[in-house]
Amino acid sequence: MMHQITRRNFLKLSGTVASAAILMGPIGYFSLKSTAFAQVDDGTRIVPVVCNHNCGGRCQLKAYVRNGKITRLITDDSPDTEKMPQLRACLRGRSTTNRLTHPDRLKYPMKRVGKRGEGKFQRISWDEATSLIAQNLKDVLNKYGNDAVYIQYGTGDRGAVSGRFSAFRLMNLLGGYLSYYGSYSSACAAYAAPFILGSAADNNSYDTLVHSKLIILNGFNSAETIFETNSNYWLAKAKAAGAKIVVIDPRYSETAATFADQWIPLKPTTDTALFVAMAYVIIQENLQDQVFLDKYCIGFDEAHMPEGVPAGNSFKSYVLGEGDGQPKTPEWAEAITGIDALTIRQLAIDYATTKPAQLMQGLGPQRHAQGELSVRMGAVLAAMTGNIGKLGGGSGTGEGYRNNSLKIKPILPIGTNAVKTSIPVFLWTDAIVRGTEMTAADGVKNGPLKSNIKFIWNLASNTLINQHSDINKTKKILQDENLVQFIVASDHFITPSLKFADVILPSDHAFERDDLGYPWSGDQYVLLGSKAVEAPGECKRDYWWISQVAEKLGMGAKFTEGKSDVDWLKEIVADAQKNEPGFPAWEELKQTGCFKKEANLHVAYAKEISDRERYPFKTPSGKIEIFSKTLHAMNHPEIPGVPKYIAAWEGPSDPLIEKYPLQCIGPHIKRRTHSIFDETPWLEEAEGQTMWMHPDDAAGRGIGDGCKAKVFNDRGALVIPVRLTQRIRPGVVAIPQGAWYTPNAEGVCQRGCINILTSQRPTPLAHGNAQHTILVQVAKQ
Ligand SMILES: Nc1nc2c(c(=O)[nH]1)N[C@H]1C(S)=C(S)[C@@H](COP(=O)(O)OP(=O)(O)OC[C@H]3O[C@@H](n4cnc5c(=O)[nH]c(N)nc54)[C@H](O)[C@@H]3O)O[C@H]1N2
Ligand SMILES: Nc1nc2c(c(=O)[nH]1)N[C@H]1C(S)=C(S)[C@@H](COP(=O)(O)OP(=O)(O)OC[C@H]3O[C@@H](n4cnc5c(=O)[nH]c(N)nc54)[C@H](O)[C@@H]3O)O[C@H]1N2
Ligand code: SF4
Ligand SMILES: [Mo]
Repeated sequence: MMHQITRRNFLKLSGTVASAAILMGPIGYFSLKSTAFAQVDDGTRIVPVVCNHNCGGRCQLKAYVRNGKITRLITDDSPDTEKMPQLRACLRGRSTTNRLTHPDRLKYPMKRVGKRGEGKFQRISWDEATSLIAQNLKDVLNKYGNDAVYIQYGTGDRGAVSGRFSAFRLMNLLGGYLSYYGSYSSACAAYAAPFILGSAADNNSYDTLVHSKLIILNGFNSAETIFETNSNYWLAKAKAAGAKIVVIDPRYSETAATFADQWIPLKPTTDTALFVAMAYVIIQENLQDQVFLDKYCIGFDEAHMPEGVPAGNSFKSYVLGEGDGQPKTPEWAEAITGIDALTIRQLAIDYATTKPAQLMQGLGPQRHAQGELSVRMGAVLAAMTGNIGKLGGGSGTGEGYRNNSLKIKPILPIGTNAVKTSIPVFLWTDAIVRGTEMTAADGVKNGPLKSNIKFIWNLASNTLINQHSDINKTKKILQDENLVQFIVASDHFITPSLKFADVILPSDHAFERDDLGYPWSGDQYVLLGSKAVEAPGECKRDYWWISQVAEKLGMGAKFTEGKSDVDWLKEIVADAQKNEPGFPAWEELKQTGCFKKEANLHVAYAKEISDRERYPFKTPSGKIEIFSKTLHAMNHPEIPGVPKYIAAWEGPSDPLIEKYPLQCIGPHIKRRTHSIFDETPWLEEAEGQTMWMHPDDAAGRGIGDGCKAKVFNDRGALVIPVRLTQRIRPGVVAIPQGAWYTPNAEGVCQRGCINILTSQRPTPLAHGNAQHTILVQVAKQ
């Protein structure tokens, strides 16, 4: 069934809403049911807006607007049904007014006047700003070619006509740009999963959880990280339906606290060892689903290996220690993971005997030194237990997906990039320093680069400094004006990244413009937010000033095709109307702010399992490749043919632990979306920036609860208040990622930005960001 939202008139309704509380169309609804406020005819308009940051969710908010100001924000108040749960906003979305009216909003274009990174700027006109950008872009293109232009990763604006999409479009008109592949989110999962399952880390949708008897959440913390607006709704339903929930996480996360029957606090980076030992128990107890393995997989045992691979390379041989003499027993894993053998044994037996069972992994475990292996190993366990392609089961890889997206072209058309070379997203700092020397061994695709990076667009991104690793190293690279010639950045604030730009531009906020919003998971709805209030000062949407730059480069007409940002949005909606049955017209969608379609349960790889002849896995063999010949052929010690536990550099067994005895992870927390909302007073009140530390670790250091501590390693240092808690395993500390880098004169970050401590060493296969893998020392400040 499909629900269509029918046209209603907001303004007329606002005075009479009590009687028209819920307006039901024949096959659709639209609701203004809440609120005493709407009943007061004081000129208040209720405007649907869209929260468009990168948290995985995409929630509906409605702004009460009076005299040009937002007086109140409410969230989705349409009927809440299992078929279509409300899209309710979290604390961040609901506090957005703090952000909109913040005194530090960047309101005017500015150019750098001091040295790069000093943070000294002077106000300029939009005309001067766009001329400077156009001149420098032209100069770099002439001198170095299109490979020299890089559009930085950045996720602040997930709207349909974002600055980054606009920059892609312009650069494609100008002959292309150096692109990247992968993301800071799921570099390892996205890269590694296709080798075993033939596609990116697909898993069953969250609404299937109610069919699971056992749910193992590995490094998955949706209570804070959301992933899909209603992930927690479905976890709660699953728990109510009787599922046992196990959370594996070095921290007793909000998800563990809310849902878990059992918490398994392993040492960071050791998931693969835990999983391998579970495989050992399953094999020992003969609990594996041998029929599933024989039918759908290669590489599990010696009888099912691809042609031409020497004996002894199967997964089972590895687990039983036939080659290396080390059976991967729970006792072996206990020494590595810090989890006692009995717990590992019991978890293995539970997983193998409770059917169906979902092993769902967050992205935390793969943002680690050997992050590719935990993803591959999760899939092996799911195959061994026959849970892949089953309702209530799961693929063992990533978080939940939906994959039944609406038939909508969701973004501004960006054209085609004539430059085919791309770099791993994490290696852009390398591409500044030694781009032309980078090879396939660095993960460069269709290389070599013809130039190092000379021009950077940093739009809706704090990755230039704050969100990338090893800030002190990045800083030196950016400060050297002989390397990058020009950096343009746009944002709401002069963030740590903007301080390193040459021209900074004030962006309007999603609530200050019309915008379309889509959720991460390919879910079944679209939000149309409308401009609720005017943007302050001279704030503009990135599309507007990029069209001015296009104009100055003689590409104005080609870039805009005569269309404004809103014209493009209208075109997307008109197109959706053609392709998606029941999709409302622009004016109609403006009123309701939302088009929802009932979702189907998504079971990842269901087709491959139900009809393997017709739908083989998209791997070279057409099967689940527990052994990958492709990976084996790379002949790389850290890229084994079957997933194996390989100790992480800066992990618990790295000799460096003598000097830096604590593992430090950087979780994503509820009070921020990355660095966004760090400035928001209400959210600072809800949750300050603190480091979690176990009392045992604090004791020897003389650190009490609330004390300030210095955290450091060879790369840098920060100061942060300590929260003593039993909710983290001893030997591990957690510093929430995303705090704004705020150095003192000695370069010590006073706010607690973890990326002053992280490393730029990439993971072996995906060349991804191992930002949770660091060793540190902590001292009382
Ligand atoms: N509130 C909020 N929500 C967000 C975001 C945000 O910044 N704030 N960011 C969004 C984005 S872009 C992304 S990519 C996702 C990120 O989602 P994730 O990457 O899943 O989030 P993390 O907090 O990095 O990691 C999840 C959990 O893994 C645990 N963990 C760390 N290391 C290990 C390990 O070695 N093994 C195991 N088993 N667990 C480990 C952490 O303690 C944490 O509780 O979240 C999205 N949602
Ligand atoms: N140590 C460590 N580092 C990490 C991670 C980690 O787990 N640990 N996680 C990584 C992950 S998963 C990700 S996705 C990245 C995120 O990296 P980023 O996407 O760079 O991080 P954000 O903090 O979301 O920055 C987005 C910026 O966009 C701005 N913005 C918001 N809306 C708009 C708009 O409409 N227009 C413009 N022009 N600007 C806007 C915001 O103010 C903000 O400064 O960080 C990565 N960094
Ligand atoms: S930050 Fe994410 S979860 Fe929170 S309201 Fe916005 S879209 Fe929803
Ligand atoms: Mo991310």
